[in-house]
Amino acid sequence: MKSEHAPEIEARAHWRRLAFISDLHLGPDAPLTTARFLQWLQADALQADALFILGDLFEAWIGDDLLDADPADVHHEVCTALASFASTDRFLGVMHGNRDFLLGSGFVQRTHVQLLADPSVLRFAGERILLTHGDALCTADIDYQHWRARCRDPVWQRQVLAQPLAARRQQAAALRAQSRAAQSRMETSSDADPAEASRWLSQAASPWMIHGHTHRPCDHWEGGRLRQVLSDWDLDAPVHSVAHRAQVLWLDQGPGALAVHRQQLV
Ligand SMILES: [Mn+2]
Repeated sequence: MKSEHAPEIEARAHWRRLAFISDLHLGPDAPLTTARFLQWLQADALQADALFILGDLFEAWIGDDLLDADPADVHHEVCTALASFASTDRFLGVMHGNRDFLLGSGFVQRTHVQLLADPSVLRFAGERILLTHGDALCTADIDYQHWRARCRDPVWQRQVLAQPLAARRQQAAALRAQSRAAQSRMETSSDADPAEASRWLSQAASPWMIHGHTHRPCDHWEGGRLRQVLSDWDLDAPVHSVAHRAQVLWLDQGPGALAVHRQQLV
């Protein structure tokens, strides 16, 4: 696809610890997950010199003006916490997911995060690491890719954002209901295509990819290259279910080698 022109993020010289998360799907329907994220962001996340949130931080984002609408809205609380993290002089990068693709300049002004292009190449410790949300890799789901092309179109987005907030709220709720019914539109049920991932890595001259979206956390070694799929977070799922999880991927630059580990927060 378009990874040959992926913008590069150059790690700052002092960076030693990086954290990667995705697919938290925060919002009013996920109070426990949201509370855990806020707690993590104010404590353990401060061990990171840079935090990368690779899409679907929010379950839905109907426009930055939602932050002007209701101060009691949980999205406010999350944005205040992000701003607080960013104010510590740490790098905070946020990539759009398929749920929160409307995060825009109002969100950036409020939080001081850096919006990351999808895909981007992170240059850290001599490595080139390709970062993407992951939905564009799910090429087998043709319907979803059509929807993706449509909703990422700036003209379509302007038309949507021109509608009143209440109308957008209704539309988002309808889309989510439809998604639950069809498991297609907003959420793809198909997996990332390894051949597509391999093409992206070749184009980006990178041996290493980190992505989310599929909710299938795993390290894939494919043709001598590593593709790390992040976990989703869902602490609102029943405690003993498989879905009940929250994970952080850490990269540590030690004296010699680069260490990678997955931390289970529950
Ligand atoms: Mn997603």
